[in-house]
Amino acid sequence: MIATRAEKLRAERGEPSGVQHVSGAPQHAIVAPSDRSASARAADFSLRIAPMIVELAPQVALSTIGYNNKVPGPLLRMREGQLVTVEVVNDTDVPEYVHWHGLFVPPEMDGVEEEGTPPVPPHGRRRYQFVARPAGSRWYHSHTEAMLDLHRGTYTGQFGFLMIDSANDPGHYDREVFLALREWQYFLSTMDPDENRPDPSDPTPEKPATPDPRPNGLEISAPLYSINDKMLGAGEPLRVRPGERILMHLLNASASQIHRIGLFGHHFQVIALDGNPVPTPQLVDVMEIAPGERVDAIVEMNLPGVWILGELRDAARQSGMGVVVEYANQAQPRAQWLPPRTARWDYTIFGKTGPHPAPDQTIDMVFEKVPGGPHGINHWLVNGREYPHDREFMFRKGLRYRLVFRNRSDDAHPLHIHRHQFELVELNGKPTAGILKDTVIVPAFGRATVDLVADQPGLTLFHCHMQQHMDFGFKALFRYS
Ligand SMILES: [Cu+2]
Repeated sequence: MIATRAEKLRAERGEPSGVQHVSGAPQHAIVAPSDRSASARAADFSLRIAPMIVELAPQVALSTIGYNNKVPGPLLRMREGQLVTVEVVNDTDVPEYVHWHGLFVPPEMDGVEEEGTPPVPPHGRRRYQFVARPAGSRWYHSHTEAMLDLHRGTYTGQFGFLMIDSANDPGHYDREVFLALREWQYFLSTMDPDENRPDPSDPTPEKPATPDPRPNGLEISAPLYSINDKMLGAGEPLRVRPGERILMHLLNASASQIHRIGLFGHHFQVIALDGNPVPTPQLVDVMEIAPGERVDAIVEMNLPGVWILGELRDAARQSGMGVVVEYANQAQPRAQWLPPRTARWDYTIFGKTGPHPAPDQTIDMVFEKVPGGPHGINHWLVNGREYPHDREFMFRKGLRYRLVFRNRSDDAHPLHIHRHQFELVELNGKPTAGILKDTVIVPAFGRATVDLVADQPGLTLFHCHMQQHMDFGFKALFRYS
């Protein structure tokens, strides 16, 4: 979906959006805040959860559950500090939770069963109300447990962009594009889904001395991929003009896979990670993004032609994860894919150097896999136990915590904390500062250290953002004393 700055301003003022979709982008209307004079009690936004058909390509239509019959759901755009009411109607037979990912909201509004949020009952409705903060690229999605039901939670089409506009957006771009990465028709398999193999030269500070001999369990795989609701080539191209500066809001709305995206001959100027401006914006050839993460990057369109913006892995791109980028007057029969020159991704290049205030307390968190074998599911341990833990991790309001994530498994995991942000301190021994995130990839056998100030009282869920890992033990609660 694409919105110009003028449309964005109209939406902010509550005027009719008059959205002119660049033919190209999947068609989603901006939901403008409703006219408050009509009814003081009208919700600002409404979401209807219901079964729907998503047409990924002319011959490929799937049934899923979505918001307002769209995938992604409607773009929810709000001002920082705005009191927002979202009316959610659940037209399914099961309780649902809508989670506002990256927002500082109280537990009862966070859309998380473990924190005590009430569900949106089956065939019922519920209002969420919160103050929109912090500014930046956020998103919303189902937070329902799925376990072995691959038609629930984040396996469905229940996800959408949520933008909180700050008063001081420098606006160094001509227009915005929203790109959500997805797989479809999830299934269980022992096949290696051709995940990004760790580089053998990467440090592995948490690698055990002796490898685990137990055979791996069934993991989530998928045959179909898309950006927004279209497979590569099925949607309209992204039509651009030379010299245009496009702000790409990239979201990984996948239930299970880390993705890397490239566009030959172009560079992504990464300006924000998880919606938070980075201290040192940098030009990169490839953006790596894990489930739950967001990357905001400006691309200057300076190589006329017809190109594929897509996943680096051939299998994923050829199965749909890409979009054609077409310069004006460059219609060619085939869009070109050429691999980007460098595929490395390193969060720390976007940080700064500098000391971190000493933490009041350091909490070590060790993550391990219990392999399920070829006919079972892997289970996951946090400090030796599957969720729920006998005693939660404890925060005291106002204290500064250092969390050390020790990944003693052979997979990378995107670790997410609710209702808070953390600052990256080091990744596999490489120090950094100033990068604020809510989700961080901890590489296979790797380590990440983050600092967090406990300033959002209430139960706080922590988990791996891969749905299967979360459902099978990889989560923990923090409680304020
Ligand atoms: Cu995981």
